[in-house]
Amino acid sequence: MENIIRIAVQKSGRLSDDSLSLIKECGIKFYNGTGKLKSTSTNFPIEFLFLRDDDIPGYVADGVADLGIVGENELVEKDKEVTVLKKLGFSKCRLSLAIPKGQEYHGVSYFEGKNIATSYPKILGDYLKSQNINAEIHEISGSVEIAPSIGLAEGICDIVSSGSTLMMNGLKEVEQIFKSEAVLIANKNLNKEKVAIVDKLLFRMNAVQTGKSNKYVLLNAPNESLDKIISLIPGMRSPTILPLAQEGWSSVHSVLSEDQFWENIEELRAAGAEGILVVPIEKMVI
Ligand code: PRT
Ligand code: ZN
Repeated sequence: MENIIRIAVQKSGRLSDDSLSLIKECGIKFYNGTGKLKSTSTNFPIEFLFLRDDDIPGYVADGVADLGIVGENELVEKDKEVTVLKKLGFSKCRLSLAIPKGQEYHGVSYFEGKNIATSYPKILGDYLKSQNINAEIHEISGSVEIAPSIGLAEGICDIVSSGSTLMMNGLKEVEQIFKSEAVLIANKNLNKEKVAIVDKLLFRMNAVQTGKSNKYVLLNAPNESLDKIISLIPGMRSPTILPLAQEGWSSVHSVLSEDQFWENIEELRAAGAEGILVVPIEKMVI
């Protein structure tokens, strides 16, 4: 089919909810019944394949799917030829080396000649090579964190997010070797009809992401401090200024990043701003 694209998303796991929410926030409707492996949108030319995340890079590289949403850790580990279109900002984690808590650690040479258990042999192998360390990589597919306590390995290399899994297993994180977040990937040979649909989707995703990182700010200010306030919250083109019913006061509306807001809040208040409201933005097209 020429005029529809296929996107591979994780069926169930840490990527699923955020992947599907992002697509929904782009105004794309679809039915995601439990156990379904495929679904087609009712209002956008896109079809969904629900897969294990391990299979997504391969399916996209082979062209079974045109797009995919997957963690960078899985993408780099699988080493498939695809294009990364966009970092998506969710499922952030790191791949780290960890060792039993009681061990002394003075640097990566600790691992010379040791056994390391991991589900990421490629990323770990590349890292050890870059550090000139010779270690034995023991590939296992799950529950990597128990490997040291059962005598399978002296260290591990695994995904860490809060660090509590390591802690619960008596391990400490000693090196962060890779940082990861979810990314949107694409097949390298999309035809131009598909590229046009992908561009439409990207446009919507960008609007959603830009909206999330910005806030709509409304405040009241005495007219004599308007110049100062406008310089603090310049907005997209310039702020909207509306007179209040009370003489000598105005309402100022602007858009700015949340960070920028917090940086300027004291100065805004010092300039006389009051009744400050900060409102989320659903979508933003610049
Ligand atoms: O079934 P399927 O193969 O599709 O899923 P999966 O079990 O292989 O992967 P899943 O759903 O667990 O994770 C999908 C992706 O989410 C990963 O490839 C990462 O890109 C990302 N991600 C983000 C994580 C974590 N955070 C995470 N904390 N993946 C795994 N973990 C695990 C980690 O393996 C360890 O066991 O959580 C534990 C550590 O978490 P903390 O918070 O205790 O440090
Ligand atoms: Zn997986």
